[in-house]
Amino acid sequence: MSITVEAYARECAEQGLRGDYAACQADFTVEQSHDYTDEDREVWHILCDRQTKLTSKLAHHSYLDGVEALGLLEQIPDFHKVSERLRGMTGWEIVAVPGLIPIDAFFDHLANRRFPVTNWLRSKKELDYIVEPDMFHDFFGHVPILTQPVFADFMQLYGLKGGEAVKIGGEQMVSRLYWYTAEFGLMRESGAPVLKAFGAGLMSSFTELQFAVTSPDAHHVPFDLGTVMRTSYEIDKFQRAYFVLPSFDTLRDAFSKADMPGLVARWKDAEPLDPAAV
Ligand code: HBI
Ligand code: FE
Repeated sequence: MSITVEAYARECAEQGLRGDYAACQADFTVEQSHDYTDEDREVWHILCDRQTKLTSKLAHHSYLDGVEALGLLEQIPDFHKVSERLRGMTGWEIVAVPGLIPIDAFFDHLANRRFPVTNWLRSKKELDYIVEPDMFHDFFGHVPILTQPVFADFMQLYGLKGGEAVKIGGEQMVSRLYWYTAEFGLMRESGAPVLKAFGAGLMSSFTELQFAVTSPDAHHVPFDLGTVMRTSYEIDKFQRAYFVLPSFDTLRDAFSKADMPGLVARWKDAEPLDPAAV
């Protein structure tokens, strides 16, 4: 790890991040706090209730199968219990973190099939939008799809090869890949005419999930690894491009075959592509 917990905790405090970083282990994990309040439980219930009405119609079946298999949503999840089930399915587990952690620590967890999940929950007045990923985004958005074996393989490979690419200046390019797949990815299986979402940013957003899947104004682009890694994005508005996969195998196979050092050397300093124009 490049940065120490103390230094990172100071940085986060300066940026006003919400989590208790001082409690971190050296790998930036913490114990999942069990002192959730009645407001937390109410917020969890409101968010899950509202969002499942949409995901039941618009989410890829692999995500829904994962929700079913992990028995996620009755109450605030116990990370250790969910890890036990998840480990038995795809070898993944979830670890509690106080929020965003340094990128090299993040990749190292993914490379070891550990998904970092924030341990605090947004407040009632932040129901519709929150800047930092909270437990609802990380858990409800990212965890169920880790039961899908091919995507689970991709996410570990992403940790391994993406982590290497970060070391040679590929941070922006690998972040774009994560953004346009794990966060805002769509699927249109060959043969099936319907479009479904699987990215966590869509799974956990009431408004953007509907826009991305059903709006005629949503700009759908066939997935291409090089294009994705060259296309810029903005974090605080609807995406101006949504990349569409024909299968999870396409994503895993394209990434496992990719010459990351070659791609990073060729494109890392190039002008990014405009998502509206790809
Ligand atoms: N930390 N906890 C957490 N969750 C993330 O999704 C995350 C992170 N640190 C870095 C990071 N994501 C981004 O760099 C990704 O684009 C890789
Ligand atoms: Fe996320």
